[in-house]
Amino acid sequence: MCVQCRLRGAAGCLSCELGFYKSAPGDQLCARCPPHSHSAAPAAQACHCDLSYYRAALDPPSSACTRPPSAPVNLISSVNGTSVTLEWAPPLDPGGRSDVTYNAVCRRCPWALSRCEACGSGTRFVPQQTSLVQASLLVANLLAHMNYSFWIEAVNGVSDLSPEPRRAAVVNITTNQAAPSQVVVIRQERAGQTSVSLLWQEPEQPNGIILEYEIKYYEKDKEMQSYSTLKAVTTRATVSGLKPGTRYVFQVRARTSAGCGRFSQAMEVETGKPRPRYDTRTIVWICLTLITGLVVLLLLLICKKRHCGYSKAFQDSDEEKMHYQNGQAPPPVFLPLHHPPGKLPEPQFYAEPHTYEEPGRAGRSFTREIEASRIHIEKIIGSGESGEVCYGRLQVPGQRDVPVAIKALKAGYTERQRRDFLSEASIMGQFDHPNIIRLEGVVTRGRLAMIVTEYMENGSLDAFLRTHDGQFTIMQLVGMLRGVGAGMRYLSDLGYVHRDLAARNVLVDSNLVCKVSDFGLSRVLEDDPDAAYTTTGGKIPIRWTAPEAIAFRTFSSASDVWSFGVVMWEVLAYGERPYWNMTNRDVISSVEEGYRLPAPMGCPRALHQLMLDCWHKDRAQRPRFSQIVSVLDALIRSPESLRATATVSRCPPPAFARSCFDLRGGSGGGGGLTVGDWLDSIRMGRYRDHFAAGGYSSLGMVLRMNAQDVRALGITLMGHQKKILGSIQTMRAQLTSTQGPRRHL
Ligand code: 30K
Repeated sequence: MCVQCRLRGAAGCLSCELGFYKSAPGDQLCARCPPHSHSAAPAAQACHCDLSYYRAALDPPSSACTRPPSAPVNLISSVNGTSVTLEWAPPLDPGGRSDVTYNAVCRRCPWALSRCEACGSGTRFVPQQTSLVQASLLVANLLAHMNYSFWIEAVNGVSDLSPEPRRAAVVNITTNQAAPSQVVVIRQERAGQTSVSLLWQEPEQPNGIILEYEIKYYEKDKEMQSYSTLKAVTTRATVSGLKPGTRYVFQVRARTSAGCGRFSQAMEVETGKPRPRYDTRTIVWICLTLITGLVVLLLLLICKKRHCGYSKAFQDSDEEKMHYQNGQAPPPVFLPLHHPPGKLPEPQFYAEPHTYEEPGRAGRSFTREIEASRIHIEKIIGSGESGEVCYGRLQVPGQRDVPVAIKALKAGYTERQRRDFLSEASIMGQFDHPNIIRLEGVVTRGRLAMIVTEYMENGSLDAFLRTHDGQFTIMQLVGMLRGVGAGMRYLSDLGYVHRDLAARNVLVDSNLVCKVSDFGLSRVLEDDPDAAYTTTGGKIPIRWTAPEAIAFRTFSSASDVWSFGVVMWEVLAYGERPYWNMTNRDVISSVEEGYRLPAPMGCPRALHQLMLDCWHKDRAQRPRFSQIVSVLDALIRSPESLRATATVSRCPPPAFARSCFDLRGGSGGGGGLTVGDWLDSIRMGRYRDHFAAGGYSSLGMVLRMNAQDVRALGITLMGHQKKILGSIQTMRAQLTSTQGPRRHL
């Protein structure tokens, strides 16, 4: 019988040709090699797979050779707290097979995406991590506020035969907040007849600020009938009102703004049995002993006061002792510290935290430690890269609670982050000025890291102005700027260079007093969303920073003055973004070419001139903060100096055009600008229909409007009326080049 015969006949066997094969003896004909295979020589029993194609162990010789699939496509992730759902679409090339499955690879990247590690066994994959048939997966039990990289590999029956790396789709995510982890260590501190004192440890992963702990307790085996709960803000509590001689079960859990963690393991404690009552003789004996003891103690005290001296130090409260520990004198006697060789330093009369030899010492020197139990956190008022800012109350013995803001470092910090975070407190602790945010103290015990400062009822200046658009008089705005200027004068006198002065870093209290905030080593680098990386590697808030500081990192009080000019502009523009939507690159080049922000609508000429002075290219020509404060004081003293509104005459970079009208250009007094364009430019576009209904179809007509006309349109909000009138006045001033009429002084 011919095995590799194409035909059997008189000529005997004719072997299968190239590209054909016959796997078993028989009468059947040679078969063509399946796709992606070939026969290397005539009379082949099997066809070999082409390069990069394979046949799985169970594939019959008649099957086509196949290859590993391409990567899955359209991988999308949706993060929910500490879980992520991953969904993807099948690979475009399944490799010629229908047995494609997926494997998930989870990598955790605490520092950078280039330095990742395996996720560890705690991570949960639903339904499973490997051999997934469906194109979706839930990954749970991830760490909060952590970067992860997920690789979804597509594999098929021949993937293991290929030496090529698996093709995968990759997605990087950062998890959000999560409830705290379980309280694991709980101890009984004391058990009386009717009370039990407990002590526990903060959960391993608090994942945020622990607002409180909840203690659940019940009589053993009676949980179903009733249980009680008790709240505590620290890691210890005494449960009272218990029955004597009874076995109780206790469990503790932590709560953050993200929710409650899991209850701890149950801990059983038996309360003390009632003691036998004392007979009368024993009671009399105890009373006599107590009285004798008291008399002796009194005599001793009297003796001490009369003959043995009296030290006031013993009367100082714990707080004071902590404040000036190690016999240190209070600020402000500071010596100038180091300076780079060859450069004349600005005198520096505050101590930088990193100039201390012993790390961490600076953090303690100018700050006082606050017991965590004295702080009651009530709500979160802001959050940034490095953590959350909460509103809370600080208990002060013998006084009313003080409202405070508590800045807490986010969970999972490194030692360096903690040091940098606390450096803000040690800098702030050296300042004492009504226009600088005041430090109340720090909480650094154990793993906690919180900075407690004064609470500022109106939050940050930029957001405050945006929500009160057009609602203040120029005098009120100048008053706010005067405060910022005075705070900066104080800082520059101490030799402190802020580097990130911006309206978002100025806080406003209930009396409209503005205070400068955001000090320390980490803030410019980490927390400011407006800071961008420069080619020199530093992170700089471009729009607020002087050109020389961007180019050469030469930050100085003069570069702070430049930033102050930008804050002035933000204030007069009610929180508008400096340079609007221009890119950082365009801002740098425009400023370099000499362009400067134009006066905001209704901005007094004198104020715009002061801004321009702050933006002098040559830093030596810029005014000093002391001069700025003097100018602002002079303007406040003579309101008529604020009546002349600046003309918006410079419109150099096209990106500025939005707020620059060349009103002289057009016949109708509007240079071709429509009423709608004008309203949009002052963010009052919502009143387009009001103006149209009132018959104001050209800017020429608008220019003749007075306050009554504006009110007659049905614009009821005072702030908006003022904004519109202010803008009309500015346009008039531009047209006539005369001094504009008074704008809500
Ligand atoms: O009362 C407050 N006291 C503070 C002390 C507040 C904030 C800080 N530091 C932040 C300053 C801004 N900077 C931006 C990069 C981040 C750190 C120090 C503070 C706030 C506040 C909290 C977070 C961000 C900005 C301000 C505060 N926000 C409020 C909002 C508020 N107080 C009162 C009312 C309010 O209503 C909207």
